[in-house]
Amino acid sequence: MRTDTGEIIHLEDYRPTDFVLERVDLTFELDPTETKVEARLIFHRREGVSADAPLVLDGDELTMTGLLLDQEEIAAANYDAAEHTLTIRHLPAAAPFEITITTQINPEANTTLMGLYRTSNVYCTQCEAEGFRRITYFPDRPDVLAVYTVNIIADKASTPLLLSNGNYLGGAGMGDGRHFAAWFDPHPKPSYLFALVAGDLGVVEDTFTTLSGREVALKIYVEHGKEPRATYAMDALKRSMSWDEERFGREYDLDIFMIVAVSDFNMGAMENKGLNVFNDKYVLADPETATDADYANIEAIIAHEYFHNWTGNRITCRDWFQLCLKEGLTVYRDHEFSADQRSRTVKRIAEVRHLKAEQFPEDAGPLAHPVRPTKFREINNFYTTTVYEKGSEVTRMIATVLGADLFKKGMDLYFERHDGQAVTIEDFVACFAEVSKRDLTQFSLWYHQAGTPLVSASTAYDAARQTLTLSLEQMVPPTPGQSSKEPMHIPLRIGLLLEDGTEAQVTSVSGAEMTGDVLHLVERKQTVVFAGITSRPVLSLNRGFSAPINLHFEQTPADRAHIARYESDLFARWQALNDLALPNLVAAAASAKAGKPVHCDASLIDALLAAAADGDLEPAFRAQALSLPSEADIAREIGGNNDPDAIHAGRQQIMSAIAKAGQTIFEKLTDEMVVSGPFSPDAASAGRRALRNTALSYLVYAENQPARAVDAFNAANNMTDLSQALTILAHRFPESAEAAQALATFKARFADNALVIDKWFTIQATIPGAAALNRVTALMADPLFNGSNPNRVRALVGTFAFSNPTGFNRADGEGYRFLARQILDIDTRNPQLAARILTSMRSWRSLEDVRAGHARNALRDITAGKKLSADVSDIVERMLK
Ligand code: 0A1
Ligand code: ZN
Repeated sequence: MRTDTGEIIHLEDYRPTDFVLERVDLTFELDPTETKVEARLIFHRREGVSADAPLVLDGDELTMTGLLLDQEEIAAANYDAAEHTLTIRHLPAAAPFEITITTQINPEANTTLMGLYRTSNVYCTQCEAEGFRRITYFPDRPDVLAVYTVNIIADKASTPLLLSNGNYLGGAGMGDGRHFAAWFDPHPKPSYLFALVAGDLGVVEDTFTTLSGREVALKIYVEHGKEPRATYAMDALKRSMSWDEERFGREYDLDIFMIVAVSDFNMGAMENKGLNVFNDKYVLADPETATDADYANIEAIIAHEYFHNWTGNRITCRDWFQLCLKEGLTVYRDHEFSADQRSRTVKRIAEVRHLKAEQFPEDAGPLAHPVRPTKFREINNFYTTTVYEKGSEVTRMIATVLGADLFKKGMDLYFERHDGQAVTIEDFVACFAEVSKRDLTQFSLWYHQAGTPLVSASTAYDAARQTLTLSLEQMVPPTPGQSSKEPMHIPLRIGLLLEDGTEAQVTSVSGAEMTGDVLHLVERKQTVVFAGITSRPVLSLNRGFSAPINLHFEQTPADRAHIARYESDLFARWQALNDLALPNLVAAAASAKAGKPVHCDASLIDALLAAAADGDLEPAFRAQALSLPSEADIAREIGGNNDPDAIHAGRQQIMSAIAKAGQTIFEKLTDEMVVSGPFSPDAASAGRRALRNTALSYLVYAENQPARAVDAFNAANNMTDLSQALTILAHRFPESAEAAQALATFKARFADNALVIDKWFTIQATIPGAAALNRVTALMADPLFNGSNPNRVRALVGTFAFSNPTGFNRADGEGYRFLARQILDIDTRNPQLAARILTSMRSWRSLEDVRAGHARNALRDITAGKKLSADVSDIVERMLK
């Protein structure tokens, strides 16, 4: 096996650069296949650096056509251009000097979507993390901050729009059919935030007046004709701008803020200074084509990228090990934004579901790494849910440990102290330690120790003494490279519920620090005694999921039902329902495996139906309450030797049992939750649709025939209802004429809308059962499939591998072998995409032996590939270790 690079980069090797970059002037002469880039870079040698130290710049797949020092050609003997570096010797000892580099690049041939590439005839860049070096030789690392001027020259007819970061300086025609535009960004920035977009696009425009009264022009560029679908994104942007002013005191800092939507993009979006580039999936929406989930995602991602302007751009990362400094914090900020815009409880439930579904498996498998890693081989592979979502949870815990006021003070200090700098997690944490006068050394283990802590809890009530004793024990499991762990500082929000549902009035607590309802678990073992408790209470532990842990707490179904009914923390109510459901689902899988009848406890059914029918609860919450833990959740709970078919079969039978018991309630809900009037994507309407569709799905289980879903499909007047009905038909009755008909109707209606066709691919790729693979293979030959578009590949191949447990984990191993072939193929075009989809196999060791054996062999097939990218070889090797 050969790989591009095999080098491992270590945090401890961090050193500042030898040369300080002062200014960057870039001129692009755009051409689809022969773009010329001239970079004029002004450097000076850092004080104390030896006079003979050479300047070493990064580069990747570049053709250099010129190299000057202060406008004089550099003699060949004074530089080396290797595959990934340009080394220049004999540079001035003290005085600033200018290096001019001319490179030629081919955007059309760039299928990696890193650096400068073309998408639907639009020139577009993606520079995070190390894409800028594919444009010119450069000190391509986040601690090199410079001020950029950018000149763009292109054919005027085909490329009327020329955009880059910062403020527009001016532009004009050039008399030869070409024109130019110049941009200046006054804020020093690292190269990963550079952006250029050029092409022929439509625009939606608006303005925003900042708190201090400055007017900012807002522009969202989309393909011509799609402008009406960008109005929701614009609305979300303005709400984000106001919210950041109100909540964090952060104002926007340029005259213009631009967003460009493109259809070929590796990730969700990118926060380039003043010129965000988005996957169009996270910009375009209208009722006919976007679901409520799409609207919520657009709102969250628009906010996320905008919030990066302060957390990421104004204050950036010293090195890529600090990625969570900007990502974890910015995810926390976008979560808080969405919570404020929508229902806080429902948002929190969605976050925790996502964390458990994506981050917990990562933390429990071969790809586990700390939130702040200390080594990597390919940085692209560290844009993970651990860095993002667990990073956000760690930020949330700082707020929980300190309380809202001190957290705000710490953030203010961070912004004030580090504006304009490239900093570390230690710098960030120091701000909170300083304002709170708390020692956060132990807390910081959350950044350094990988693995989800397991907290075991038990309680004993002493009626004579009127005390409750809570015994806690924590254990952080071993993870790759970290065999033994220190105890962590785990903030557990708690409640003690009395029989009538009220909270016990505790007179004193010993054995743990309490701040409000937060219990600080800091020892490996800790015994906490609550006094003044007049009757046996039910303990609600880890309210609001205050700490991202696994909890082992044997509570009776009656106690869980009590929490589900009375907790004032609604998140805890949802959690209790989940905790009631899981043992039933685990037992159901075992019964299904053994060919025995599946049993569902009445206490679960009663609690779920009580929540479903409780008109005091918001519909979106009720919908969440009724959504049972997923098959992946059940697999995680079982922990090993997993048989996805048994898990699926058991869960189906539990769904049927609930459906039959609740038929009247579900029928009533489908009537009550009709949303009338014109479509609105607001949270309340979305919640009603969610509850109605959940009820519909149960009714179809109860009736076991497609008629009701066919009616819903025909009646749907928005994409949420339409795609739900289609999913029910395709997933529950895959071989039926009704499903075939609905799939054909859907395809014909939306054939020219790629984002909707992605839904059509996804719905079919996730149909449970062994036949899924043949369907996926057939769909790959559909003219609407396009193997070089990341959204299409993710919609079909990605969702099959990530979200179809029975189809992908076929007992004969064909699913894994299919994926191995796909990964090798995708890797030749787009290594980042290939590596990401491959992580779908991260939990292969928890499968039963036969499947695990097939999975291992498929992974080995990948390692035998002729020329693997660094991205894929890094993932596959870690997974096999
Ligand atoms: N910083 C972006 C995510 C991002 C990361 C890498 C990319 O390269 C392909 C693109 C985007 C964010 O957090 O939104
Ligand atoms: Zn981000």
